[in-house]
Amino acid sequence: MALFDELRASIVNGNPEAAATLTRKALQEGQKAENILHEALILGIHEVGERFGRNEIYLPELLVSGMAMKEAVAVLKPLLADPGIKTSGKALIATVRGDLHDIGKNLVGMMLEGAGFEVIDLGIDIPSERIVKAARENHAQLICLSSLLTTTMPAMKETIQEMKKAGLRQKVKIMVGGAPVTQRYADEIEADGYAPDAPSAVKKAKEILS
Ligand code: B1M
Repeated sequence: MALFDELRASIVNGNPEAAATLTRKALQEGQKAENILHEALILGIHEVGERFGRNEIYLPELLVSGMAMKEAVAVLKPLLADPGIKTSGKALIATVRGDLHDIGKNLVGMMLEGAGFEVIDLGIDIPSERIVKAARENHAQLICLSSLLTTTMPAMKETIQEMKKAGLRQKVKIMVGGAPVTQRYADEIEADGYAPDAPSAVKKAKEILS
């Protein structure tokens, strides 16, 4: 089996150890971090999502595949985030209240760091009040909200409303993203930006802060 197929299978079969080992092997063979991410890991986790959606696998399998993905992404992290680049702004990033998905958020955070942003990662399942408080305390220029569930998307709107109530909305830009989120939804909730994936999140962040 070709290395990328093996790597994809390690995600699909939920094998964190193999996922990390094969990611290191791909790097040693000279593969670029971006290619490993997009042509093996993300393809694998998407296959997992499709199988879960068809009830072919269940929550425990979803969980171990998520763990495998995280182990592999951790190996790539130093290559996706270059600490030598000058800061282009301070960004807070969080997965919204009720939502535990963080693989995509972490990728967005890493790539923002790689592009020179100072990133403060608040974590998962973060209530809007905590986001507002952190934005105020850290003088953030950008808030990045991630949601992977249709049921947690309204927490993005809630956060924007809380920012308005706190009188901070004009001072801080807000970008939203995550698999179920669309440009239309971002417009509807009056976010400043939306991006469908991590590389375009970096582009959008620079655009809305310029
Ligand atoms: Co969950 N899950 N999950 N899950 N899970 C999905 C999202 C789902 C689509 C699977 C399915 O049914 N096919 C489905 C959601 C359905 C819906 O609402 N429409 C689902 C469900 C139902 C659930 C549970 C409810 C299952 C249950 O308990 N019965 C439960 C909810 C828990 C909760 O959050 N309260 C649950 C739990 C889990 C795990 C914890 C087991 C695990 C997460 C582990 C982790 O994150 N640490 C998990 C996983 C792994 C998935 C799938 C398979 C993979 C998610 C992922 O990591 N994708 C997912 C199916 C899928 O996405 N195809 C699924 C890879 C990642 C790189 O992509 O996160 O989309 P993504 O991020 C992208 C872009 O979206 C974008 O850039 C990223 C990189 O390019 N992006 C942004 C993300 N945030 C952004 C922010 C931005 C800009 C771009 O600006 C700020």
